[in-house]
Amino acid sequence: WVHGDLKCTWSRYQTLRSNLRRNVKIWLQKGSLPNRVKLAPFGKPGDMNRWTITGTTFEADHQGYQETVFTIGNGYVGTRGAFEEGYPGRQPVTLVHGLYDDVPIVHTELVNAPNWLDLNIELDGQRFRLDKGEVLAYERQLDLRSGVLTRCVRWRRPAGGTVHLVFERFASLDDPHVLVLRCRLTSVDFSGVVMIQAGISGIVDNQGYRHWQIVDQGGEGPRQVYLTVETKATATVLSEAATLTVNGPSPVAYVALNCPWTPMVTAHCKVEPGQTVTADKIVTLFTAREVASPQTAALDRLARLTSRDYGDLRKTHDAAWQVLWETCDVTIDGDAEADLAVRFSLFHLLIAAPRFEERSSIPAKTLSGLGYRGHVFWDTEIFMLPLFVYTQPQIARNMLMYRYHTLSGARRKAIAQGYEGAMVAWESAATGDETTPRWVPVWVQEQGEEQLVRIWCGDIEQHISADVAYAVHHYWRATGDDEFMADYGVEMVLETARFWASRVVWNADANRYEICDVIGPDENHDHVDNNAFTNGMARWNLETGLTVLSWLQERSPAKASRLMTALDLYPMMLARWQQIIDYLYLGLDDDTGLIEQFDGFYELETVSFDAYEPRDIAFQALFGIEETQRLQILKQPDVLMLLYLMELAGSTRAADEVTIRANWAYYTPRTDLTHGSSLGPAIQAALAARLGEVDEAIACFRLAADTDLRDVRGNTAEGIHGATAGGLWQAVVFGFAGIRLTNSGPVAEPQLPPGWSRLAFRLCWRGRWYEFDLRPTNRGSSRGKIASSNSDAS
Ligand code: IFM
Repeated sequence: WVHGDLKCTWSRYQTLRSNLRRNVKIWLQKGSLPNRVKLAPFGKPGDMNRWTITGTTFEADHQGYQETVFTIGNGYVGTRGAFEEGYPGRQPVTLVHGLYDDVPIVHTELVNAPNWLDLNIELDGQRFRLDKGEVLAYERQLDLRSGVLTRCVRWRRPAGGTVHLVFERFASLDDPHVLVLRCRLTSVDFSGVVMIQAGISGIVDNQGYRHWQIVDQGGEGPRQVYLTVETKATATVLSEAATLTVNGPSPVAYVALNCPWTPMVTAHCKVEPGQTVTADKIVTLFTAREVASPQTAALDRLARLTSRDYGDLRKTHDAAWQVLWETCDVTIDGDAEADLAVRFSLFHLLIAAPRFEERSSIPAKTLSGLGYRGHVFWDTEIFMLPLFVYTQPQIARNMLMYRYHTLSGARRKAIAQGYEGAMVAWESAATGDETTPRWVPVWVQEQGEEQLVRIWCGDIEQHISADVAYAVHHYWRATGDDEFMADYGVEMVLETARFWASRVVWNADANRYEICDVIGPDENHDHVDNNAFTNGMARWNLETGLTVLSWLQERSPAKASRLMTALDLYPMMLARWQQIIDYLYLGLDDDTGLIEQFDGFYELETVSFDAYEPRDIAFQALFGIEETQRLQILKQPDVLMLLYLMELAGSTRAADEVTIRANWAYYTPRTDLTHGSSLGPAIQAALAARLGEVDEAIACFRLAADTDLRDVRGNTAEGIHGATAGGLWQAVVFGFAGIRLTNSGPVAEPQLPPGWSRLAFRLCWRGRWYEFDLRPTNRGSSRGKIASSNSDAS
């Protein structure tokens, strides 16, 4: 059958045509761009589609985007979906939790680790590359259930001779230090010598900056090599060791080559048409962050793995994933795209979450890209953490402990700026010191050149201190982990409260406390006074400080008094906290319920968003930074974000329904949800669904869902938007399922979008698992079924 320039069999054509129709229907419904990665629901029938991301096209120009989407990881390491054999101009990236090194301007960054993927294949001297010869078939699949990335390529050499290659890779979830790669080569009509070369390449950089220097490299026998390197500034040692095992129809000859920077194992064998050669590369990776001698650890671990083959490693890896998904999965029936999008988001958060340690946390772009240099923002505590609080509390604890271990950096920042307590870094890395770059080059359209723009967030986007305290309390409330709270949590809440107490100023004329010169979540407006989000969160932080201190005094008076002494907290100071709570300005109009986003917001010029549609850039890019400051255009929800968090925390003081509705109606049309911050749509969806505005909710949800799957912002190449991924989970659980957190457990008040025939997930609340299985017939509120068999209630 010939259709355009597509030639195929009749049955293949029928399948393609029906997929095409479905695609077009979905694009029209969604009004969005055709997806660049063709998702499996469009391609194949059956239940597996809900767990598979399929890329059927190789686009040389969009590799960055696909590399991000096809990132694999295990909570210790993340490896982007670069090709084993490389591609001209592309750079493989592997990031290890907490492995930072210094770099100019942005202070410090996660270092791109030596490339463990390196695997080259030559057929009678001709190297397999996608930009040479002829690619006859190509498909990549990421199996979200098992975290295995597969690539199938049918390739004809420039000199003729076709082979079929199937690559598989995974980062073991069972043993975080083990990375596995398999390549199966089947000859279609090639007859000759196959050479397989598996190396560890230290020739990697972070966008041109090289962090490594060699410590040692070499081989142990003909099939094993290692490379040990050290970061230039922080002197952190990393070692990788690898073995190559090749099984083919003819005898295999190995030789280890100790090439500078890239030790490698080479294997040769012969194939004939119809025969298959299988190459298994097993890599171990350790850093000095976990062990005294990474090299010894990497070689020892590899030695211990000699008795285990690929199948065996896969089995334990798959089993670990199965256990993980049992608690984390969300099922949406009736909307395959939503179902897959949420699972894709969960997958990316799960592979980036620090499962094995508490001295690192999830960077804004997870471990899937170099964007934001691996720095940790409020994205982590406010957007991503809730998933873990309710499904993997131990991981949530690790993430919060990262903030505890980096308190000293936050204290240094407070002192440097003339405040007290802990002033959490807007961008945080290994030590908790501020790592936000002060100046960044930005392309200015009107001038047709790059200009340096001053970034103020590190100085004045301060709400993050309260956000961290909020997250601590959220975790404690949901888990009842009193030991964590007593030993670490209270200190974090008190230290951040102490910061706010030193940060507010008394305005005698207006008879109120104020917080001046800040940036709120809406970064379109900087240097503003009394940003509602900042003030609201600061007040909550102070209030909660007093509450948790009383709790600790009751539970453990000695500990409380030690802490009070250490933090220099005395009764008069606490009385002042209460005074600040009572007099901190919130901008709330009692009559209308409206909260002014910051002093003077109402006087700014309004803009009709519709007049600028269709639009594919942010308003800030359209109008310029200065001009946008003068307009009522929000980059992301600000007042609404505050109300969302307060309502979730059960604080009725600011977040009653009348107030939320009034502000919803006012701020929604002023928020650039389509092209503003990627943090906006998912939370807007959650709030909309809680208000019963289901159409708005599902539209925002889809916007968020497309962020990385369809690269709608065009910057997925820099890494997964972790906050969007976490926000998507919140949109489903707190939004569409309408989970209310009551003292007797989570209760659902569902608002399912049209077409959703079932929404199912599990939540852990104070040590008990609650199963939610919501259908459209559920009306009113619905209690989760307690999952544990010995529970006395359901
Ligand atoms: O933390 C966010 C911020 O809210 C908006 N700009 C991007 C940051 C990192 O994702």
